[in-house]
Amino acid sequence: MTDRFEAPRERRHLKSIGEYLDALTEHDDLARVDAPVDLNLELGAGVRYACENNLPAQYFTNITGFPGYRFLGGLAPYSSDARHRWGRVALALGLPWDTHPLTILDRVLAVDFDTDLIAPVVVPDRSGRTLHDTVDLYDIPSPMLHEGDGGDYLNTIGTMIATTPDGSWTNWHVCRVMRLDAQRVTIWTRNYQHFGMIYEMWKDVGKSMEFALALGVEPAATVLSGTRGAPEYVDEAAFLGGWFGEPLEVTRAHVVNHCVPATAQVVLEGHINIEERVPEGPFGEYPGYLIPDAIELELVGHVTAISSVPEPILATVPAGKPVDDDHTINQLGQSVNHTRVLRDAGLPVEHAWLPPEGANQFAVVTVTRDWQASCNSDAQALVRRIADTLIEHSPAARVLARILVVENDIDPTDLRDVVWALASRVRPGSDLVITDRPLASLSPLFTPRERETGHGPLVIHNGLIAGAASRSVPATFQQVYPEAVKAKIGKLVEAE
Ligand SMILES: [Mn+2]
Repeated sequence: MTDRFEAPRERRHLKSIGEYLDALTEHDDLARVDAPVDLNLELGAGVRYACENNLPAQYFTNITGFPGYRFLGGLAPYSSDARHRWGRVALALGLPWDTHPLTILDRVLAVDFDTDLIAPVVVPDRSGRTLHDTVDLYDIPSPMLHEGDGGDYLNTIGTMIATTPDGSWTNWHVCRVMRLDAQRVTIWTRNYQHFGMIYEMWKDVGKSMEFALALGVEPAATVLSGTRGAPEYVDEAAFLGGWFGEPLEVTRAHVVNHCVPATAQVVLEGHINIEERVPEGPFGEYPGYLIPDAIELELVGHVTAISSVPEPILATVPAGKPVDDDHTINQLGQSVNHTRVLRDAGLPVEHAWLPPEGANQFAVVTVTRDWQASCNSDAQALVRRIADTLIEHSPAARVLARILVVENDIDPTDLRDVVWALASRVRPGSDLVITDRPLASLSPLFTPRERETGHGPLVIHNGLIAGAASRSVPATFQQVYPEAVKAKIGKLVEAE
């Protein structure tokens, strides 16, 4: 029996996307595709197929029309190792391949923002990245990822960098970026996101906002940019410095006042005119659907500098049906935020976890088995407090459609546990339905009007029946055998 909460081992800092590819190869989780592949749908289809079938990460080395460019598809969705689906995420964060996903969550939660941050160090460029003579976004490969998308997407998993007007907070963030023409892109953000918050600050001071978009950065930066695991006013670069116990290396951008991860493969620099917006989308997205009429007005990025290394390695995510990088990386971060606010509220919560298969819309909250004594509450009242706390204090709760609350004998990362709990512990008719709460969803579950007004329903499944008056005992290996029997038999069975 392995203890999923084993002590931390030394972290292995992979400092470039190239080092990450080598590490994936070590774990037999990288497949190389040398045949020519077109940016128009073929690349997206290949990555989508690999994600939907848990294949190794796909490394496309022959992109039609872009000699020298390579694409990694499947940077950090589920791995091809059935016993360790979170291996890629763990590896990207410098953790052992076999790290249990709840241990990854606990490690991120254990970072102390008062003592554990280490600021990045500015180093000279050693990657060979050079400034292009002319700014032409058609020099950079930009894939059309799904049939029906509103355009091709230069960025789906690169790191968007922005700084507050007072310079006190530099945020790294993942957002979708569609190419408009040779010098302009769209930038998708909402004001509950860190990038959106910073944009609002620039809007308040009435100045245009500089950005740098770094593509093909070191894997931990990609994962952390996409997780929102660092709270507002905490720099992702400083978080990662503390995480690895050494400062992250960054280099100065060419025309904007930003630094970028030192091994970035391609960097776009520019500015956003705060009042300017253009139609963007549609785009196949993380809920798993492409909504043809989902075209909204988004920000415009004016690109004024492009730099690239001689043979760039980029990454892409044709978002859609789980599990792709949107579901692992993003849901890890949402799990971090939800768990943090529920624990901070003094609730008897062990974890909030979003199974990636739930497409960001389904959270499982586990409570300790002594919840009745610890919070002097009946099940329905506790479930209500959990929902209210998430709605009030965790902005990412806006994308949830349903929450399941269960005792912590359920492993929320194991779908067998989750489906068993849903079927056997949620009394039909007991669901708590909150009809009007803040919503920010790209999901077709919600009506166009609900998506527009930003308000809609949330359902919470009360799975605490095991703690009801007629208490039942889960008939499981863990719970209906004495420790001595488990120790003896557990070894014998594992040895098979
Ligand atoms: Mn942030």
